[in-house]
Amino acid sequence: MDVYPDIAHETRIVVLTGAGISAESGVPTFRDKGGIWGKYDVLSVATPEGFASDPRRVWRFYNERRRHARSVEPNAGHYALARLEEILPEGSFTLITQNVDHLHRKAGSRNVHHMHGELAKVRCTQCGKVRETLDDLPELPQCSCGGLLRPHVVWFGEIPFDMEKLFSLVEACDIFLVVGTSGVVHPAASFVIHAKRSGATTIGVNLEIPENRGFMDRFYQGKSGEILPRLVEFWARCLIA
Ligand code: BV8
Ligand code: ZN
Repeated sequence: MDVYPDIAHETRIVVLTGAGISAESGVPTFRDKGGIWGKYDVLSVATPEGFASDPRRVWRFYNERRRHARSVEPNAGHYALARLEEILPEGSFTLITQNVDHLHRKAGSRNVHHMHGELAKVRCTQCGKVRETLDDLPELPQCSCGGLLRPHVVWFGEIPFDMEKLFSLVEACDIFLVVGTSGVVHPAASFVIHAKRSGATTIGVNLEIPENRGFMDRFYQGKSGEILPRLVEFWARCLIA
């Protein structure tokens, strides 16, 4: 039986999620077998250079994932994190996700930072306007200004959104919980190091041992859809006691 650290009402919790939390919803991860990078060349579909050299190929890649995103539902792991936000006082919970799917919001999470952007958003390469749509888009979608639209996601070599704010949240929390990520992609993979160095208790939940396991005070190996509901139930009881 897993033993979890206690929390109190004033405990500030920051959670970072990766593709693993959406795996039980049928969304493929990146680096597991059968994952996305096993089928697509990351440099040609998830870099600015790849988009510049062949935007049609990049849009085919993202349109396929956008179509698939319309058919998936949150799983028990997403709902557990939405419940955790509910039971904690306003302002004590922050969810940072590397994922570009919308399953955290669909499960009811409110304070969500999509540091790598969102599948459901597109941005004009000319005027910079960002629009929210999961509708099918043409192979080379255009903005009303005539500019070419791109997915509003962060590619390799691009800077993730709100980094300064995210680092300050990570460095101010009491508990840093990292779920469903291989800990390979930076700067997200370094959050656990910053949290630990700032005195937080660091907790990992993952199917396999992640690359940055050494910075986790506690590590629960298994499916997030099974572990997170148990962890949140335990913390809910801490708050009632
Ligand atoms: C940056 C786009 C500078 C949207 C993504 C050399 C050249 C160029 C760059 C670099 C370089 N070396 C390092 C870098 C930096 C680079 C990087 O880290 N590369 C790595 C691969 C070496 N990073 C960047 O370029 C970043 N930008 O560095 O800018 C900077 C930064 C800060 C300040 C100043 C300057 C930009 C990175 C963002 C790239 N965009 N996605 C999209 O199309 O999705 S990354 C992509 O990987 C996704 O966002 C994804 O979320 C992310 C991380 O992957 P994971 O989520 O961890 O998924 P993965 O498949 O790897 O692992 C899943 C895990 O889940 C597994 O461990 C598995 O065991 C587990 N699991 C499976 N099922 C379950 C489960 N766990 C629990 N339950 C289950 N059921
Ligand atoms: Zn435009």
